Amino acid sequence: MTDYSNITEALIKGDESAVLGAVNSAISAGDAAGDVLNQGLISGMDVVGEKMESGDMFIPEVLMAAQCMGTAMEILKPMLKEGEGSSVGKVVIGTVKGDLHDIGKNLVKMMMESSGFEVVDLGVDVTPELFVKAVDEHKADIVALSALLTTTMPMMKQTVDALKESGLRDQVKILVGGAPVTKSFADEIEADGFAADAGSASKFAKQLLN
Ligand code: B1M
Repeated sequence: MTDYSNITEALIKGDESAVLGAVNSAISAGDAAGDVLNQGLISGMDVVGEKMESGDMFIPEVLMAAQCMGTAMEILKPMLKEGEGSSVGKVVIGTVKGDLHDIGKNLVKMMMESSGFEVVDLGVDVTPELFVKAVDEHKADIVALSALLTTTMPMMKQTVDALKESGLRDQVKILVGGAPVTKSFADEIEADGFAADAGSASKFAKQLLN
Protein backbone atom coordinates (compact mmCIF):
# COMPACT_ATOMS: atom_id res chain seq x y z
CA MET A 1 0.00 0.00 0.00
CA THR A 2 1.31 3.48 -0.89
CA ASP A 3 2.57 5.58 2.00
CA TYR A 4 0.85 8.96 1.99
CA SER A 5 2.46 10.25 5.19
CA ASN A 6 4.38 12.94 3.22
CA ILE A 7 1.04 14.43 2.13
CA THR A 8 -0.48 14.07 5.60
CA GLU A 9 2.51 15.68 7.34
CA ALA A 10 2.80 18.57 4.86
CA LEU A 11 -0.93 19.26 5.25
CA ILE A 12 -0.67 19.33 9.06
CA LYS A 13 2.24 21.81 8.75
CA GLY A 14 0.21 23.95 6.32
CA ASP A 15 3.05 23.72 3.80
CA GLU A 16 1.13 24.28 0.57
CA SER A 17 4.01 23.79 -1.87
CA ALA A 18 4.99 20.51 -0.17
CA VAL A 19 1.37 19.29 -0.25
CA LEU A 20 0.99 20.16 -3.93
CA GLY A 21 4.38 18.61 -4.79
CA ALA A 22 3.52 15.37 -2.99
CA VAL A 23 0.01 15.21 -4.49
CA ASN A 24 1.41 15.79 -8.01
CA SER A 25 4.12 13.12 -7.52
CA ALA A 26 1.56 10.59 -6.30
CA ILE A 27 -0.66 11.29 -9.32
CA SER A 28 2.35 11.12 -11.70
CA ALA A 29 3.28 7.77 -10.14
CA GLY A 30 -0.16 6.50 -11.14
CA ASP A 31 -1.94 6.62 -7.77
CA ALA A 32 -5.71 6.98 -7.85
CA ALA A 33 -6.97 10.48 -7.02
CA GLY A 34 -9.45 8.96 -4.53
CA ASP A 35 -6.63 7.24 -2.60
CA VAL A 36 -4.60 10.46 -2.47
CA LEU A 37 -7.67 12.28 -1.20
CA ASN A 38 -8.77 9.74 1.41
CA GLN A 39 -5.47 8.37 2.65
CA GLY A 40 -3.38 11.55 2.32
CA LEU A 41 -5.50 14.67 2.64
CA ILE A 42 -8.52 13.55 4.71
CA SER A 43 -6.30 11.60 7.15
CA GLY A 44 -4.23 14.78 7.59
CA MET A 45 -7.36 16.82 8.28
CA ASP A 46 -8.41 14.30 10.97
CA VAL A 47 -5.08 14.88 12.76
CA VAL A 48 -5.58 18.64 12.42
CA GLY A 49 -8.97 18.21 14.15
CA GLU A 50 -7.45 16.20 17.01
CA LYS A 51 -4.68 18.78 17.47
CA MET A 52 -7.20 21.61 17.40
CA GLU A 53 -9.27 19.83 20.07
CA SER A 54 -6.26 19.24 22.33
CA GLY A 55 -5.12 22.85 21.94
CA ASP A 56 -1.97 21.89 20.03
CA MET A 57 -3.09 23.78 16.94
CA PHE A 58 -4.79 27.14 16.65
CA ILE A 59 -7.23 28.59 14.12
CA PRO A 60 -4.66 30.34 11.86
CA GLU A 61 -2.74 27.05 11.54
CA VAL A 62 -5.98 25.14 10.93
CA LEU A 63 -6.88 27.66 8.22
CA MET A 64 -3.50 27.11 6.55
CA ALA A 65 -4.16 23.35 6.51
CA ALA A 66 -7.66 23.96 5.15
CA GLN A 67 -6.19 26.20 2.42
CA CYS A 68 -3.76 23.39 1.44
CA MET A 69 -6.65 20.93 1.29
CA GLY A 70 -8.70 23.27 -0.93
CA THR A 71 -5.83 23.84 -3.38
CA ALA A 72 -5.01 20.13 -3.53
CA MET A 73 -8.69 19.35 -4.11
CA GLU A 74 -8.61 21.62 -7.18
CA ILE A 75 -5.89 19.37 -8.66
CA LEU A 76 -7.74 16.17 -7.82
CA LYS A 77 -11.23 17.31 -8.78
CA PRO A 78 -11.02 16.70 -12.55
CA MET A 79 -9.42 13.31 -11.95
CA LEU A 80 -12.25 12.21 -9.69
CA LYS A 81 -14.74 12.81 -12.47
CA GLU A 82 -16.21 9.71 -14.01
CA GLY A 83 -16.76 11.42 -17.32
CA GLU A 84 -19.26 13.54 -19.14
CA GLY A 85 -22.87 12.51 -19.16
CA SER A 86 -26.35 13.76 -18.77
CA SER A 87 -27.36 14.96 -15.32
CA VAL A 88 -28.88 12.27 -13.10
CA GLY A 89 -30.58 14.96 -11.03
CA LYS A 90 -30.23 18.47 -9.65
CA VAL A 91 -28.87 19.11 -6.16
CA VAL A 92 -28.86 22.35 -4.19
CA ILE A 93 -26.13 22.17 -1.56
CA GLY A 94 -24.94 24.44 1.23
CA THR A 95 -23.63 24.70 4.76
CA VAL A 96 -26.39 25.86 7.08
CA LYS A 97 -26.72 29.32 8.65
CA GLY A 98 -24.11 30.17 11.27
CA ASP A 99 -21.65 27.55 10.00
CA LEU A 100 -18.59 28.41 7.93
CA HIS A 101 -17.14 24.92 7.45
CA ASP A 102 -17.08 24.03 3.76
CA ILE A 103 -14.38 21.43 3.16
CA GLY A 104 -16.71 18.47 3.72
CA LYS A 105 -19.53 20.17 1.83
CA ASN A 106 -17.17 20.78 -1.10
CA LEU A 107 -16.18 17.11 -1.06
CA VAL A 108 -19.83 16.07 -1.12
CA LYS A 109 -20.40 18.47 -4.03
CA MET A 110 -17.37 17.07 -5.86
CA MET A 111 -18.48 13.47 -5.36
CA MET A 112 -22.01 14.29 -6.49
CA GLU A 113 -20.73 16.04 -9.61
CA SER A 114 -18.46 13.05 -10.20
CA SER A 115 -21.42 10.75 -10.18
CA GLY A 116 -23.40 12.83 -12.64
CA PHE A 117 -25.46 15.28 -10.59
CA GLU A 118 -25.81 18.92 -11.53
CA VAL A 119 -24.96 20.78 -8.33
CA VAL A 120 -25.90 24.33 -7.34
CA ASP A 121 -23.60 25.38 -4.51
CA LEU A 122 -24.98 28.08 -2.20
CA GLY A 123 -21.78 28.23 -0.14
CA VAL A 124 -21.69 28.61 3.63
CA ASP A 125 -23.86 30.36 6.23
CA VAL A 126 -26.98 29.69 4.13
CA THR A 127 -30.31 30.77 5.60
CA PRO A 128 -33.39 28.50 5.44
CA GLU A 129 -35.03 31.15 3.21
CA LEU A 130 -32.17 31.01 0.71
CA PHE A 131 -32.37 27.19 0.57
CA VAL A 132 -36.12 27.45 -0.12
CA LYS A 133 -35.59 30.10 -2.82
CA ALA A 134 -32.89 28.01 -4.54
CA VAL A 135 -34.93 24.78 -4.43
CA ASP A 136 -37.81 26.65 -6.05
CA GLU A 137 -35.71 28.51 -8.63
CA HIS A 138 -33.61 25.52 -9.72
CA LYS A 139 -36.38 22.91 -9.38
CA ALA A 140 -33.97 20.84 -7.31
CA ASP A 141 -34.49 17.11 -6.83
CA ILE A 142 -32.39 17.08 -3.68
CA VAL A 143 -31.38 19.68 -1.12
CA ALA A 144 -28.16 18.74 0.68
CA LEU A 145 -27.48 20.37 4.05
CA SER A 146 -24.11 20.27 5.77
CA ALA A 147 -23.36 21.22 9.39
CA LEU A 148 -20.14 20.76 11.34
CA LEU A 149 -21.13 22.35 14.62
CA THR A 150 -23.52 20.97 17.23
CA THR A 151 -24.72 24.57 17.60
CA THR A 152 -25.77 24.80 13.93
CA MET A 153 -27.53 21.42 13.70
CA PRO A 154 -30.87 22.99 14.79
CA MET A 155 -30.64 25.14 11.65
CA MET A 156 -31.16 21.93 9.65
CA LYS A 157 -34.54 21.47 11.33
CA GLN A 158 -35.39 25.12 10.65
CA THR A 159 -34.55 24.55 6.98
CA VAL A 160 -36.78 21.44 6.85
CA ASP A 161 -39.57 23.47 8.49
CA ALA A 162 -39.10 26.35 6.04
CA LEU A 163 -39.41 23.90 3.13
CA LYS A 164 -42.62 22.54 4.66
CA GLU A 165 -44.03 26.05 5.12
CA SER A 166 -43.19 26.95 1.52
CA GLY A 167 -45.15 23.97 0.22
CA LEU A 168 -42.05 22.58 -1.53
CA ARG A 169 -41.28 19.81 0.98
CA ASP A 170 -42.92 17.03 -1.03
CA GLN A 171 -41.12 18.00 -4.25
CA VAL A 172 -37.59 17.67 -2.90
CA LYS A 173 -35.58 15.04 -1.02
CA ILE A 174 -33.61 16.33 1.95
CA LEU A 175 -30.16 14.88 2.63
CA VAL A 176 -28.20 15.89 5.73
CA GLY A 177 -24.64 15.25 6.86
CA GLY A 178 -21.57 16.54 8.63
CA ALA A 179 -19.47 15.25 11.51
CA PRO A 180 -21.95 15.74 14.40
CA VAL A 181 -25.03 14.66 12.38
CA THR A 182 -26.46 11.17 12.91
CA LYS A 183 -29.11 8.99 11.31
CA SER A 184 -31.34 9.38 14.37
CA PHE A 185 -31.03 13.18 14.16
CA ALA A 186 -31.96 13.01 10.47
CA ASP A 187 -35.04 10.92 11.36
CA GLU A 188 -35.95 13.29 14.18
CA ILE A 189 -35.99 16.36 11.90
CA GLU A 190 -37.77 14.38 9.16
CA ALA A 191 -35.01 14.58 6.57
CA ASP A 192 -35.09 11.87 3.90
CA GLY A 193 -31.59 10.68 4.52
CA PHE A 194 -28.26 10.96 6.26
CA ALA A 195 -24.81 10.17 4.86
CA ALA A 196 -21.66 9.91 6.93
CA ASP A 197 -19.22 10.79 4.16
CA ALA A 198 -19.00 12.26 0.69
CA GLY A 199 -18.86 8.90 -1.06
CA SER A 200 -21.99 7.55 0.59
CA ALA A 201 -23.72 10.95 0.12
CA SER A 202 -23.55 10.67 -3.67
CA LYS A 203 -24.50 6.98 -3.57
CA PHE A 204 -27.43 7.73 -1.27
CA ALA A 205 -28.51 10.70 -3.40
CA LYS A 206 -28.91 8.34 -6.36
CA GLN A 207 -30.92 5.91 -4.21
CA LEU A 208 -33.18 8.74 -3.05
CA LEU A 209 -34.15 9.47 -6.66
CA ASN A 210 -34.86 5.85 -7.55
CO1 B1M B 1 -13.89 24.16 13.08
N1 B1M B 1 -14.63 22.91 14.37
N2 B1M B 1 -14.54 25.67 14.11
N3 B1M B 1 -12.94 25.24 11.78
N4 B1M B 1 -13.06 22.57 12.45
C1 B1M B 1 -14.55 21.49 14.07
C2 B1M B 1 -15.78 21.03 13.30
C3 B1M B 1 -14.45 20.85 15.52
C4 B1M B 1 -14.97 19.42 15.60
C5 B1M B 1 -12.98 20.97 16.00
C6 B1M B 1 -12.77 20.43 17.40
O1 B1M B 1 -13.05 21.10 18.36
N5 B1M B 1 -12.29 19.20 17.49
C7 B1M B 1 -15.32 21.88 16.36
C8 B1M B 1 -16.82 21.59 16.45
C9 B1M B 1 -17.23 21.11 17.82
C10 B1M B 1 -18.69 20.82 17.85
O2 B1M B 1 -19.53 21.59 17.50
N6 B1M B 1 -18.99 19.62 18.29
C11 B1M B 1 -15.03 23.18 15.61
C12 B1M B 1 -15.19 24.47 16.17
C13 B1M B 1 -15.57 24.52 17.64
C14 B1M B 1 -15.00 25.66 15.42
C15 B1M B 1 -15.16 27.10 15.89
C16 B1M B 1 -16.38 27.38 16.81
C17 B1M B 1 -13.83 27.47 16.58
C18 B1M B 1 -13.80 28.85 17.23
O3 B1M B 1 -13.96 29.83 16.56
N7 B1M B 1 -13.60 28.82 18.51
C19 B1M B 1 -15.26 27.88 14.56
C20 B1M B 1 -16.70 28.02 14.06
C21 B1M B 1 -16.82 28.92 12.87
C22 B1M B 1 -18.20 28.81 12.22
O4 B1M B 1 -18.44 27.90 11.44
N8 B1M B 1 -19.11 29.71 12.57
C23 B1M B 1 -14.47 26.98 13.67
C24 B1M B 1 -13.75 27.43 12.58
C25 B1M B 1 -13.03 26.63 11.74
C26 B1M B 1 -12.15 27.18 10.63
C27 B1M B 1 -12.77 28.39 9.90
C28 B1M B 1 -10.85 27.58 11.25
C29 B1M B 1 -11.94 25.89 9.74
C30 B1M B 1 -12.97 25.75 8.58
C31 B1M B 1 -12.37 26.08 7.23
C32 B1M B 1 -13.29 25.65 6.13
O5 B1M B 1 -14.12 24.77 6.21
N9 B1M B 1 -13.11 26.34 5.02
C33 B1M B 1 -12.22 24.77 10.73
C34 B1M B 1 -11.84 23.43 10.54
C35 B1M B 1 -10.97 23.13 9.33
C36 B1M B 1 -12.23 22.38 11.43
C37 B1M B 1 -11.79 20.91 11.44
C38 B1M B 1 -10.37 20.87 11.98
C39 B1M B 1 -11.82 20.18 10.14
C40 B1M B 1 -13.16 20.18 9.45
C41 B1M B 1 -12.95 19.57 8.13
O6 B1M B 1 -12.88 20.29 7.14
N10 B1M B 1 -12.76 18.25 8.11
C42 B1M B 1 -12.85 20.27 12.42
C43 B1M B 1 -12.34 19.06 13.19
C44 B1M B 1 -12.62 17.78 12.41
O7 B1M B 1 -13.64 17.60 11.80
N11 B1M B 1 -11.70 16.85 12.44
C45 B1M B 1 -13.42 21.43 13.10
C46 B1M B 1 -12.46 17.52 6.88
C47 B1M B 1 -13.77 17.28 6.14
C48 B1M B 1 -13.45 16.45 4.91
O8 B1M B 1 -14.62 16.53 7.00
O9 B1M B 1 -16.34 18.39 7.17
O10 B1M B 1 -16.57 16.27 8.59
P1 B1M B 1 -16.14 16.95 7.32
O11 B1M B 1 -16.95 16.32 6.12
C49 B1M B 1 -17.08 14.90 5.98
C50 B1M B 1 -18.35 14.33 6.62
O12 B1M B 1 -18.74 15.03 7.80
C51 B1M B 1 -19.32 14.33 5.52
O13 B1M B 1 -18.53 14.14 4.34
C52 B1M B 1 -17.24 14.69 4.50
C53 B1M B 1 -16.12 13.77 4.03
O14 B1M B 1 -16.42 12.65 3.37
N12 B1M B 1 -20.19 15.47 5.29
C54 B1M B 1 -21.40 15.26 4.72
C55 B1M B 1 -20.04 16.79 5.47
N13 B1M B 1 -21.09 17.44 5.06
C56 B1M B 1 -21.95 16.54 4.56
C57 B1M B 1 -23.22 16.67 3.98
C58 B1M B 1 -23.86 15.50 3.55
C59 B1M B 1 -23.29 14.26 3.72
C60 B1M B 1 -22.05 14.10 4.29
O15 B1M B 1 -25.06 15.50 2.97
C61 B1M B 1 -25.63 16.70 2.63
